[in-house]
Amino acid sequence: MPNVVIDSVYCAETTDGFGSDQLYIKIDDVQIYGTEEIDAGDNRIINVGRSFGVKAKVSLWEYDSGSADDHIGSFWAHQSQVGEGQQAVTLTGDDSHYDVHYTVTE
Ligand SMILES: [Ca+2]
Ligand SMILES: [Ca+2]
Repeated sequence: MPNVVIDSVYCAETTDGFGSDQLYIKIDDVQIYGTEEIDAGDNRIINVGRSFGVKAKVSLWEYDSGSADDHIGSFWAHQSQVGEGQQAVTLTGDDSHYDVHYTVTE
């Protein structure tokens, strides 16, 4: 069974609005990280993963107490990425800029 590990997340720019983002990460609707405060310039080692079948949906969210949470972005990890080493994806929802590094293993 393939396993996707979120290695790290780099925040180049937070979502719209003042102050830090409260980042959390879901894989297939299961929260695997957060909520953690993150600011522009922060690089976070996550190192948490989850096994999946053919593909897994990874989503980054920004928690807000007074309104709906902001969707930073989502991407698919796929079993075809096994053995391809570390992957990088950029997410830019709500005027943010996040670089996510992840690895798919067997
Ligand atoms: Ca927030
Ligand atoms: Ca927000």
